[in-house]
Amino acid sequence: MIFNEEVAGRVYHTVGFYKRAFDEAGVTPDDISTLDDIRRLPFTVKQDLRDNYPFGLFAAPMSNIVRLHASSGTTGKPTVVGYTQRDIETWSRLMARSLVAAGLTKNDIIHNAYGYGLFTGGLGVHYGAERLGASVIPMSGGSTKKQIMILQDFGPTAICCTPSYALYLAERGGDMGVDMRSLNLRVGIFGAEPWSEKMRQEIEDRLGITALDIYGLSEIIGPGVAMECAEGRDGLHVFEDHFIVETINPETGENVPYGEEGELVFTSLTKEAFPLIRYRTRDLSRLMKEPCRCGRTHVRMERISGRSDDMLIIRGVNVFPSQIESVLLGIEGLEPHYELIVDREGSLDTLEIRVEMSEDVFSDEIKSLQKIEQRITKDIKDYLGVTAKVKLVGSQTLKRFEGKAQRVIDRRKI
Ligand code: DLL
Repeated sequence: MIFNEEVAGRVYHTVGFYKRAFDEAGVTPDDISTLDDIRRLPFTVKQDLRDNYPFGLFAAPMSNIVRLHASSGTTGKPTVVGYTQRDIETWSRLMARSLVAAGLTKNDIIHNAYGYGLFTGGLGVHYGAERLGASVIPMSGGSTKKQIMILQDFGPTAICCTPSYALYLAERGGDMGVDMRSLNLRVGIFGAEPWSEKMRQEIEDRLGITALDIYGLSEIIGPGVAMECAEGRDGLHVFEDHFIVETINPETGENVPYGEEGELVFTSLTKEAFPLIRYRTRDLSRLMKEPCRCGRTHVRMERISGRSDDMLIIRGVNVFPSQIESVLLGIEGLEPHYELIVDREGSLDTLEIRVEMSEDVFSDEIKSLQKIEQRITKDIKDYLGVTAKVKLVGSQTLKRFEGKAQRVIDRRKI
């Protein structure tokens, strides 16, 4: 791979956005001759994707795009990504590689409860599982009772879903009188939202499995950017043959050394349809150079410790407070003062939205207030895909801030 020609040169000559960004930064693809030179290239951020919505950053003609996926943007519109046939092939191989790192083979049966659709989790894992030659059960999310029946009857040896859904399945199974530890499951591959060692312990105890962490984001390819191995269970191997990873100080943009916490930044090396240069993920982690027990030599990243922006992940759905705000502002009678309270009941995330109403509307009868609450709940579900409990409050009742408003109260103890 010749980086300056095949990666930097390609985006420079095919995507107007990159030409402008490189020119502004005073750098040309020919200036990049060592790995360190990459630091001279400008960052790409989520707003750039939004400004070029939907297909403006694609580096391949639509006739070569075979798949589109999307995830939350910072306001109304989602972030759209595209794949050529070769990209799908690359992604499938990376996902198959991730499954192998979890100790799976063609003899395994994989219960895939990541959502199928615009979200990359379902189809990403699915193609990887098929590529491995395993038997995949395309469950998708929801229908928990049915999931438990299939887990009992089909005897899958591995399960892929969000860690909170794994706990929910364990709870519901228990309620149904199913001994969830005696299922055939051996391994779980969990990601798409933050989790902790404590959650790992709980999932492993309740399901009697080995629980492993998988990381990825739609912009970079989907799941399969980094994967924890069954032998090491100490950080996730970043697949550096396809993605260059850096960590930066989110305030200054300066690179931070290995071992220090910073924001993950990725540059894709092999993607055709949607290559990204120095994409700022907003995910915080630490890179570890030391070799892993398993013998893999790729750099490892610690499990994600947080975000450098205000994105929330609620039941696996990425939500920005600004998106909720734009839904609220679209409804007459609401004031731009609101509070979002995120909590966890059992293993399920809950979202409560408290929003102020103008005086005249608030004095209306209860029935019409309930109608407005229902309308907000419906709009939030329709636009953002999350279920919220809405509570209207009187004008001037929520806390005011002199500086930056703190609208999110996250009570989850993950
Ligand atoms: O969540 C892709 C994925 C699917 C990863 C299935 C793993 C398994 P997006 O919807 O674009 O893509 O959301 C990406 O989710 O920037 C992180 O903030 C968060 N995230 C993903 N994996 C993890 C993880 C998919 N293992 C965003 N731990 C990312 C913590 C994660 N956060």
